[in-house]
Amino acid sequence: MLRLYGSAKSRASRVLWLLGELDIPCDHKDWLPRSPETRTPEFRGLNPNARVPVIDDDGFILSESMAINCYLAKKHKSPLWPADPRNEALVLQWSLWETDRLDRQIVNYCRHTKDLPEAERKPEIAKASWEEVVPALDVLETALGKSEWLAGSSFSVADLNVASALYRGLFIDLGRWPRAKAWLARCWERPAAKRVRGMREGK
Ligand SMILES: N[C@@H](CCC(=O)N[C@@H](CS)C(=O)NCC(=O)O)C(=O)O
Repeated sequence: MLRLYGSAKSRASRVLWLLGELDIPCDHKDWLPRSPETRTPEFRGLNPNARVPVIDDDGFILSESMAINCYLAKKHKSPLWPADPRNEALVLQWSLWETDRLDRQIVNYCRHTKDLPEAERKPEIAKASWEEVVPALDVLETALGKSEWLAGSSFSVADLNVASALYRGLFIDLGRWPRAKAWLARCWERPAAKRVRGMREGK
């Protein structure tokens, strides 16, 4: 059985969402980032970066959430993985774009405005992060003005990867980006997304 390392409160939530869409069972090691379990030589053997998520698919070890989702969707011939090579390339484009332009930026913005205890928040980090989040959301807004979904005419791994990474966007004011806000809500309305949100929020 596929094994997934990583808590629903981490970037492993993206993989849990995809596994839910594909209806694939997994042996879930619900380990938090930086937990003692991720600091063992055994875990470092799986991922020398000591980060989650990691999968073990019958001995095939893979880290990096975006790569894991692309691999699993393609391997299982999911309709969420586009058949058209151009749309497939768009899945990669948006996944890489998110990792580069939005992933840590939105996390850092939320950590330093509300998630961390007040004494640990650094306004300069929040400000610098927000200054990167804004143009990234502008890019997303423009793209969603041209097409309802990011890679082709229906929800795909591109939408899943970007929307799952934008989980924190559900709790911030996205009024300046109405299309992105509506798209994010559409993505998170999916049953697999709701289940992951429940796991993440302990419901
Ligand atoms: N680019 C990686 C990032 C993985 C990552 O940073 N994971 C965090 C949890 S969300 C982690 O394990 N952090 C542990 C640490 O910072 O040592 C991915 O998308 O999988």
